[in-house]
Amino acid sequence: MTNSIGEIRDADFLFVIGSNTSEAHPIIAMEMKRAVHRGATMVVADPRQIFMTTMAKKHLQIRPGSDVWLLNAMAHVIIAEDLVDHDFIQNQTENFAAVREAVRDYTPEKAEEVTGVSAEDIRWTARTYATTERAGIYYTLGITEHSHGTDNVYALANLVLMTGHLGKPSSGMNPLRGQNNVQGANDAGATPVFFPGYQLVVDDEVRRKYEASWGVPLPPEPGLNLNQMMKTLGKQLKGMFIMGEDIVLSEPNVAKVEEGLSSMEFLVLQEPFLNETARYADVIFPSTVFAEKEGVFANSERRVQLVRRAVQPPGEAREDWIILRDLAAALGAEWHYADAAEVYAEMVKDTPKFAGLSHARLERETLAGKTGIQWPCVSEDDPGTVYLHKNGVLRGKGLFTAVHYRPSEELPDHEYTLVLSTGRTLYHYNAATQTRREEGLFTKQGEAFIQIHPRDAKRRGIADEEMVTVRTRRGQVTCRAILSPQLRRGSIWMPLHFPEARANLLTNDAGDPVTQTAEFKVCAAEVERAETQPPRSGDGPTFRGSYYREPLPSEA
Ligand SMILES: Nc1nc2c(c(=O)[nH]1)N[C@H]1C(S)=C(S)[C@@H](COP(=O)(O)OP(=O)(O)OC[C@H]3O[C@@H](n4cnc5c(=O)[nH]c(N)nc54)[C@H](O)[C@@H]3O)O[C@H]1N2
Ligand SMILES: Nc1nc2c(c(=O)[nH]1)N[C@H]1C(S)=C(S)[C@@H](COP(=O)(O)OP(=O)(O)OC[C@H]3O[C@@H](n4cnc5c(=O)[nH]c(N)nc54)[C@H](O)[C@@H]3O)O[C@H]1N2
Ligand SMILES: [Mo]
Repeated sequence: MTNSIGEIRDADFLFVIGSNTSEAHPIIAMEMKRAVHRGATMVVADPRQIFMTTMAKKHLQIRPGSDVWLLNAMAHVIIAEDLVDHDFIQNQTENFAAVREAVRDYTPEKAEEVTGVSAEDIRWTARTYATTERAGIYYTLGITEHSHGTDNVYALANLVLMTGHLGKPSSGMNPLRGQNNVQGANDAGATPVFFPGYQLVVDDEVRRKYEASWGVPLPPEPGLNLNQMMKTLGKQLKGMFIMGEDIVLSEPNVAKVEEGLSSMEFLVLQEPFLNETARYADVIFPSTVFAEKEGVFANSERRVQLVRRAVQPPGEAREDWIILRDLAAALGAEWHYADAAEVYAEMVKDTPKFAGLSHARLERETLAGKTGIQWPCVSEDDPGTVYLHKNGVLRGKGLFTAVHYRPSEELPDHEYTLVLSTGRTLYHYNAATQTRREEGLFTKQGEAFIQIHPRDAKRRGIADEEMVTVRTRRGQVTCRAILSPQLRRGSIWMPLHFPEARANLLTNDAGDPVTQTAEFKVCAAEVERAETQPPRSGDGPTFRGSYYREPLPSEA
């Protein structure tokens, strides 16, 4: 996030796009609700009616995968009506002309045909965004999990730059992070393209710094990313060490992944639980969960916070860093870290953005009542950074990037007539390794389901709560159907959480050309009523997810 979570309540315009905020980021959603109650205007662009759409001034019920059309059309309006921030563009950005040229033909009328959002709503949203001073964009996987996810992000960034909505409180570009400490993991360099602190692996000077610091030669090319790794399992990749991922639930086109896993020579898991992927493991190192460890976590707003052990790890479980240290020692590397603070100091040492951070300082300031420190924090007396780009765009000049619409890799046809999208619910957490062990959550949502529009169900002879078979070119699953008018007709939606009906047997592993992030949000699918209809366990209606409204007579 360029802004901080605390700034959301003071925003006057919130553009929430591809984020089911109240279910996936409830704390952030609470701040958004606070802003709306204060009088802020919220627009939600999402193919589904979600809780946030009930609070929004407008719901742009976009056709999945058509965001570039929507966003380029908004840019078209802002430029055509001269609502751009000329000073900001002139002094703080480069390459505006390319975007002006690129969006020329993205008229709101044509955008309406592709996106299903009315030209009038596109104009209104563009004008209101451009002319509101404290306007923020909030996005997540509805934007990124596409074969054109990077284009979506560029199209959003273009809107931010042309309106100068950057470097100010409550005004910026805010991707909301997913897992606990996924921000910290990236900060620490857990990606093939970066060293810690987003220093590029391909930058010779940076690489030489790390060669000297670590005392080893380092290859100049980035390693394989996640999607590339999954596609070379058992071939180029013969051994793997997985720490905290349940890939047989979370990776796309997972039947292929399992094929690869079966022919691996060696698989190690470092895990607090025996998850589904553990079936394929040769060795499992029992590790701890968050409440059993010491260290720091970084959240979406770049806030680094110290955590202390609340409970002792059970049995043979040990902290992740201790397992890794001892493994390194067994390999002859002689790592001698005594505690997590020393590991952190090593990471910070060569990373200018984090140079002012240490466990000792965080402990001192926490005891004095502060809640962590937000990076960049470049020295011991730097208080940290509440929002980014305050004294000018960090890169020097904000770079406009022209993008054009590219359709999703797999679109419906006569054989697979529906668009399948996948995601999460309030009650379970990703692979649900953790949440399915919790009775309360299990009671709320105990089984897999698919949401389908009542009319699409009717055409297929499917009644509410009946079992259905969902098919794509890659696989099929059987689960319960929930008739939900909150979807666009022609779309179906299912959560990724359930091992008995894995959404990822269905999903497409096509990746974005830059990040290789998979297209979890769009593939072609078909649904039919299952032949056997086993009785449901328990009485009463199936739990319908967190925000549900009954179909109106006109929708049935
Ligand atoms: N309760 C709970 N909270 C979680 C998680 C969890 O599993 N459970 N997981 C965490 C993780 S790892 C992450 S990354 C975050 C993810 O947080 P979100 O990204 O909010 O989660 P998703 O369920 O993937 O929802 C994305 C939203 O995008 C919409 N969408 C789908 N396709 C499109 C499209 O083409 N265009 C647009 N504009 N919108 C689209 C969907 O309808 C959905 O409302 O949540 C985190 N928080
Ligand atoms: N179809 C579909 N698939 C998706 C998505 C989608 O929207 N649709 N979203 C994708 C996204 S955004 C994400 S982030 C992934 C998530 O997918 P995963 O990362 O595979 O799932 P998680 O449930 O977050 O966590 C995996 C494991 O981490 C373990 N774990 C928890 N704490 C610790 C710890 O402290 N140390 C160690 N070593 N292990 C720990 C848990 O026991 C669990 O087995 O799924 C992706 N897959
Ligand atoms: Mo995520």
